[in-house]
Amino acid sequence: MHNNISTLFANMWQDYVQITPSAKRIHELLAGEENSPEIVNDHVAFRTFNLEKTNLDKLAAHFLALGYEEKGQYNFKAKKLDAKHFEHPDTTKPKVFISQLRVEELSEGAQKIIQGLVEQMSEEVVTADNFLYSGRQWQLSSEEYQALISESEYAGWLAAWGFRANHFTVSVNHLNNSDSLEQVNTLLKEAGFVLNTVGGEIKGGESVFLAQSSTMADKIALAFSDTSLTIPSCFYEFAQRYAMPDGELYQGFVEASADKIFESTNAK
Ligand code: OOG
Ligand code: NI
Repeated sequence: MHNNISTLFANMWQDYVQITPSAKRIHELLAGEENSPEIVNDHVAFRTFNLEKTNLDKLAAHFLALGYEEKGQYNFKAKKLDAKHFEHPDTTKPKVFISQLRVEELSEGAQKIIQGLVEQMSEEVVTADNFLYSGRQWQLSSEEYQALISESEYAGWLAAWGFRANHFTVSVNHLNNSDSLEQVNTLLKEAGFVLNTVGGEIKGGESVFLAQSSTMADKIALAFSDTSLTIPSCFYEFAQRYAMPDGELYQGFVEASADKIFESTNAK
């Protein structure tokens, strides 16, 4: 497994911007505004199926091996997901949010498709150094993709894109020149980027110690076994954290906000 956090994140970032060109442009825009190339990441996020071979623990193992520790747990009943977040003792390292789809809660048909995909994976892939930026590990037809999407946007996205960061997150607290999330959103909209407006442009706020916004995922042509489709890839998130009564910045996530952030990759 990886022995260097910086290298891992650099590799994940390269994989991510390759299918998320708007994230690269936004990163440059913000770095320019800040007059510095240093944009601090609040967190990155991963998605997986809760099957034995691919479950959340399998992804988490890569981070635990690098010194990350499990912190919060989350449940998204309607989306059939559960999630955990991880932090590193070195708080300059990005947090990690990993969710997994409870496959057994989907229809028989969708379960069959997903099992068929995961069966195509070798066990070794999951423990390999590059697993967290290895992408799709199976053949997938456009018909299977559409069938999954119609039942679970999450399942369809994961079947299409596989194992990789689905978003990076700019820490607005660490921006010097734009000190509020509203200002960042205004800058992005003026530059023509499209924000996720599900439940409002800003999810959460000072009352829950975390305010978040995100772009809608880029639309990218992706090859399926039968044809190519232009579908949502990854998105970019912006997070502003607030101090709790004890004076410490809140480090967790907020279920009601996360529920809306997931929808940044919706195809419909
Ligand atoms: C994760 C959505 C939740 C957050 O910051 O609340 C999230 C995902 O889209 O996979 O990232
Ligand atoms: Ni996020």
